[in-house]
Amino acid sequence: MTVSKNITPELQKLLLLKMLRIRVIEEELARLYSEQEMRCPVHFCIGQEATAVAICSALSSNDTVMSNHRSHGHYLAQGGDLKRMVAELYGKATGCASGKGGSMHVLDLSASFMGSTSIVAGTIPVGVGIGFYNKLQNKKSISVVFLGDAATEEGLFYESLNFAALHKLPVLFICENNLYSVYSPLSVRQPQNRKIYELANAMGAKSSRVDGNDVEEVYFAALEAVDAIRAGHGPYLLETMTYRWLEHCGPNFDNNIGYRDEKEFLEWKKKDPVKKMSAKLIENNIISKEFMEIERNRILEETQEAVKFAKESPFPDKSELTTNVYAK
Ligand SMILES: Cc1ncc(C[n+]2csc(CCOP(=O)(O)OP(=O)(O)O)c2C)c(N)n1
Ligand SMILES: [Mg+2]
Repeated sequence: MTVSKNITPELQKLLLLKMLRIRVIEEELARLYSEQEMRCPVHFCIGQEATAVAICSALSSNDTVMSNHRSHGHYLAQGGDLKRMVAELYGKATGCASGKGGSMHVLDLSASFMGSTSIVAGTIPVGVGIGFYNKLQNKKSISVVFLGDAATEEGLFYESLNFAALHKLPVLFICENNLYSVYSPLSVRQPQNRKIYELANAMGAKSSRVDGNDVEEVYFAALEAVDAIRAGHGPYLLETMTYRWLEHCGPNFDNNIGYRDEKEFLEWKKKDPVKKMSAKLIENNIISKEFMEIERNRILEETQEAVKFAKESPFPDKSELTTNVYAK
């Protein structure tokens, strides 16, 4: 079925605001990172906000999301609690993983955000497991799993996709292809001309590829995918082409170290998903330039409140050291 590509100005504005919120929150966290009070590694998604926002906006409230090490955008787009996320980054007891997980282990079950892990491809089988549960229970819910391009080089990806295709599970795989795994471009990791999304076809799943920096394009593609999955066609893999702006891990820019060149970075910066959408909405008189500034300041205040909450929260008590952990 082809979904309608009509979109209301209200929804366009909402998509923009959700992207702007992730951008401003992450920019502020990146600024504060050098204070060294956040003691966990942090993988920022600045430049990649459109995919998270578009996908989560196309879901129903009972659909679930699993994420990876680059988790903040997915968590926030799915409605995860900001204060608890920031407190987690600061290692505090009020954090969403009680201060024991850090940036790569955020979760908010009340928002159907089931978790994230640092192990590349590690959450893929978990998401498939949720899909299997949904199918066995005759639930209509879809299990969404966000993964990076490097996760498609892991055995877990193939085993999980195979199992999901075999059982026609309601799982939506989102591969955010930002062209790199840490410092390694796709050209040294996968055969030339391979299209990642086509791998899924070979495994018996539907798939497609879109411009991951165009929030509306990703949104419409997500609606199609969700429609196909709910109609019982089994899993779907959507590949979204995008680019991370900052270093792989941390708050700095690292184009100077030689694994990618400034020219490529600047080309992608021109495709800034937030700028692209705001320019379109300003041109169509849906928002004003002032609107962006007002919203930016509002989100900054919200972030600063969350940081204050995190800083004022206590660290977990020593007696908590061995609770909720695997190894004792
Ligand atoms: C199983 C495993 N292998 C290697 C690593 C080290 N590692 C952490 S992130 C990363 C790159 C992941 O790249 P991708 O999946 O494309 O996501 P991106 O960082 O580009 O968003 C690697 C190799 C890991 N955490 N887990
Ligand atoms: Mg990548």
